[in-house]
Amino acid sequence: MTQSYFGSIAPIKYEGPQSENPLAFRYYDKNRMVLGKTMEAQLRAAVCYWHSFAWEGSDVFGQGTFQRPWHKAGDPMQLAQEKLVAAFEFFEKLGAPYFTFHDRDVAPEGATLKESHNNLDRILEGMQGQMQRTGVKLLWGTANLFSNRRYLAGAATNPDPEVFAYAAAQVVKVLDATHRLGGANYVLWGGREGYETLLNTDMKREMDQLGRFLSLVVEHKHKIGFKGLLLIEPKPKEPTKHQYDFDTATVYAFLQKYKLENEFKVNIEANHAILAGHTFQHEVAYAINNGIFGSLDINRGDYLLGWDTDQFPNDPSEMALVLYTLYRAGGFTTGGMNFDAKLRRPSIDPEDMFHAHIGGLDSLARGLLTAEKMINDGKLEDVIRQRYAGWERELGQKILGGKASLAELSKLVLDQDLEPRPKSGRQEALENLVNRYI
Ligand code: XUL
Ligand code: CO
Repeated sequence: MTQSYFGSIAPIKYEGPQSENPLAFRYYDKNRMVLGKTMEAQLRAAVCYWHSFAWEGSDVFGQGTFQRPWHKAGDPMQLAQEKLVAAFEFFEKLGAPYFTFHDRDVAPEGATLKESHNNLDRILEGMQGQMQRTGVKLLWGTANLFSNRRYLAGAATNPDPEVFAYAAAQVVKVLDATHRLGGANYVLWGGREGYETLLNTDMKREMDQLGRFLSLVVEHKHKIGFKGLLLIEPKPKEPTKHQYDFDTATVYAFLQKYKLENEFKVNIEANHAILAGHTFQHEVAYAINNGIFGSLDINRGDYLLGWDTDQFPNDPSEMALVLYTLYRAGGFTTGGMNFDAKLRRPSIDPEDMFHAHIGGLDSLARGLLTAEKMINDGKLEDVIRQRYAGWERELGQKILGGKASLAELSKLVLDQDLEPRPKSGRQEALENLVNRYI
């Protein structure tokens, strides 16, 4: 058993923007105060288990390229233990305060569900010890309801109720485990809750099944006293052609229909927003404005590719706009920034995992510092306030207060020969202003 997989790498430290050391933070200074909290407490960064430790570097055309010791042939439980030790060594050396996992990332699936549960329990015991030893906390847990063949036609939305029941059993187990480990949230990403063709799909029935499933999850959460947020992670497609949790707006409508809007919030992923034809900022703004913002999966897509590339973020100016929207609204409660991002397949050295996360954290840190300037300066806020100022005056208040009918408004315009005067939106000037903060 490898005791130290990242042995040659020293813990990553903040060295400042002038540092030439590629294995140091240049902006992520965890103790620096930003907008009233430390950077660490504002960003609440998490490393994900699946891309960084479970995934072997395979793609649809080729086998795994990483060949970590725990990817080699051997006793699956022994390998899972080895992976656990390496994962916590990484979290600790990087200085990540949180991590995230699916049940099947951390422990192998057994021949029966009982065996799978048993495997998971054994690994979670070790995980609890590692969490105590390192102080690294669980941002969220989740059940993998999409990899196994049984889920080929979805989990809750499967035409077969036995699959629904099996998925329920997995969620009970992982929600209980998340609670036991002191997890801050629980995530449901509808991996295959969608369809390939309407020729074989009863959409209405499937949506009702999903509504029922989520209600059962809420019931269980309250029964066990889990205080964290339940989060739905929208994604428009992939692996299915159409996914029911398409984007934040679709999820919000769904939640309202099934009277679940006070029980769930969203975990928004950057690349999923792009796939849905939105900006990341749009999705975050939509969630905040409708009171369902929860957490973020941080990564980036590729504007030329139509699939989920899950790259590490490294554009501080792109981050700045999202973080401005988020921190202007007060930032996270129990959510955080989960690096749902993976290395490119040719980046095979253990050191590459550090470069990827260092770059990601530094871009978040720079984005946060920029957002702080934008917020404290207040100029952008003023622009919006002034642009809508008319709505605070008599006419605006009358309309919004329901004190003017259509006919009354018509009379007002006709009587006063009212002709509105268009004003410039000043987009270019505002874009230039943003660049000054960056
Ligand atoms: C898939 C994805 C998932 C969820 C957790 O695109 O983002 O990894 O974050 O199931
Ligand atoms: Co994700």
